[in-house]
Amino acid sequence: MLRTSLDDTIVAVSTPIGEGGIGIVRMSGPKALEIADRIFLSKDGRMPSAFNTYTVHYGHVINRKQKTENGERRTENGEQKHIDEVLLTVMKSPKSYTREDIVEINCHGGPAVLKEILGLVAASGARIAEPGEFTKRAFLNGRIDLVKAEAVLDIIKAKTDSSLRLAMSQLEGALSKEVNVILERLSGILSRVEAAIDFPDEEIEIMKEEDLHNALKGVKEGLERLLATADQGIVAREGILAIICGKPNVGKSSLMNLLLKRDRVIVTPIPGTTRDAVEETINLRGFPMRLVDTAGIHQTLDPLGLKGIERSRRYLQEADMALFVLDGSSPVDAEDRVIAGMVKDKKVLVIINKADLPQKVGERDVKDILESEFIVNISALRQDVEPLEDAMLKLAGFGGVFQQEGAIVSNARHKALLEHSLERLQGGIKSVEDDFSAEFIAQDLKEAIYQLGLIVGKSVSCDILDRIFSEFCVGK
Ligand SMILES: Nc1nc2c(ncn2[C@@H]2O[C@H](COP(=O)(O)OP(=O)(O)OP(=O)(O)O)[C@@H](O)[C@H]2O)c(=O)[nH]1
Ligand SMILES: [Mg+2]
Repeated sequence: MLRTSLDDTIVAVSTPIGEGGIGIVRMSGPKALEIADRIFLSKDGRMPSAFNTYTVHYGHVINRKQKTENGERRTENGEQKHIDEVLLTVMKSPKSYTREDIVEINCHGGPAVLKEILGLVAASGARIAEPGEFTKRAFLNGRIDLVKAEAVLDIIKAKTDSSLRLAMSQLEGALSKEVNVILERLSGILSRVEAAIDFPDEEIEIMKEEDLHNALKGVKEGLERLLATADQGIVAREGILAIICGKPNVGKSSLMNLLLKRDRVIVTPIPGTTRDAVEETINLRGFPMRLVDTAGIHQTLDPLGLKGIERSRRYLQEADMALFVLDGSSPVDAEDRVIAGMVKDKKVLVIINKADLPQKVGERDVKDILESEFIVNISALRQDVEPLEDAMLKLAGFGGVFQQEGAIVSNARHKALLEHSLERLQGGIKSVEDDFSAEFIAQDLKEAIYQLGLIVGKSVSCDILDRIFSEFCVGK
């Protein structure tokens, strides 16, 4: 059973906190119109409950009650206090975002006025909404599935074209559709397997073993196709963590500033300038990337330096990829070799920097210390940002997944569920191959179906819902 009650009416400020031209207070639930009747005085004197759906009305938010020493009392006629001049929109159930009655009040966007209207609506019988509760209601009332609800959050959070594009395709239902197709196919197969359990004496075989095997393999391919998009999809949604590492003075901070297109970190000719890791998010031609400049890694006894180097190491462990910087104007040395050893298990782009100076480092020198097919020669001083970005995009493998048709998995929750489902399906296929009884096969298929269902929100638990919606902002 879902804990969330849909009987009450919720209210929240849907616009960001702070000063703005317009602020929006939004209500949803069975009492939304009744509350609006109480607090809104329209220019033409009509009540919001009498308004047609999808109409906007000019008027004032008013407080008909007045605080006195003995609590509140209704004000005399004509004594109403105007709180703000507003536009009020009515969207009646079931054709609304939540499928409930919704009233939106567009007022002036100052914190005091928003707070006062919010307080007035709450005092008139609404409950302050939890983060994401409007979207949660849209899901619980069956207007959107869980993938689409999550996509709403992704659209709000999207910082680059690629993450927005992905979220929109999710909201439009590309992934839901494919998951539902697989679910239907699996359910169809399961019902035939169960028929074999229910009617074991049937003369005709309900489904030939070979057909069953082929059908399950077909489903398996569908799951694998979806899963193949996940790594790049997740990176495109969440951003990749790239760390700039190398020995002191090779130009790491210069590269960070070059990629950020502003002077964010200090650059000096003194080795050991950067003492702490600095993280920023960049928009790499539409793809989000978390970029970290780190302290140069070298041997030192200086406690501050040691702390910085320790932090570089930690970031390095976490990173999805390393941008390993060498100074092209001086030969590769033991310090470079040590760092090469630290990044060897990662995706690495070797950046031979300072290409404007006479070069002492060739590709062969790089190959001697590290196996990586990704090497680029640039000069941060000359601002060679294009070849650098090209190389980084190539290393990240961005782009490919967006050229293919169909759904893309971009959420770690979906990926994990697809993997669980695939695992159980493989169990089912094995049971068919090993001639196990239909009961065994059915059990695996049921579990595979259950896991897939969780993606779109079938039989999902309160805890999971709470976790997903708690990431939303209030008022959405
Ligand atoms: N000639 C030349 N000098 C560069 C280039 N990139 C950086 N430098 C210079 O190299 C010096 C060190 O640059 P930084 O970006 O501070 O190097 P870093 O790797 O961050 O150094 P630490 O923070 O000390 O580890 C500065 O004097 C830069 O101006 C380049 O492409 N060509
Ligand atoms: Mg630096």
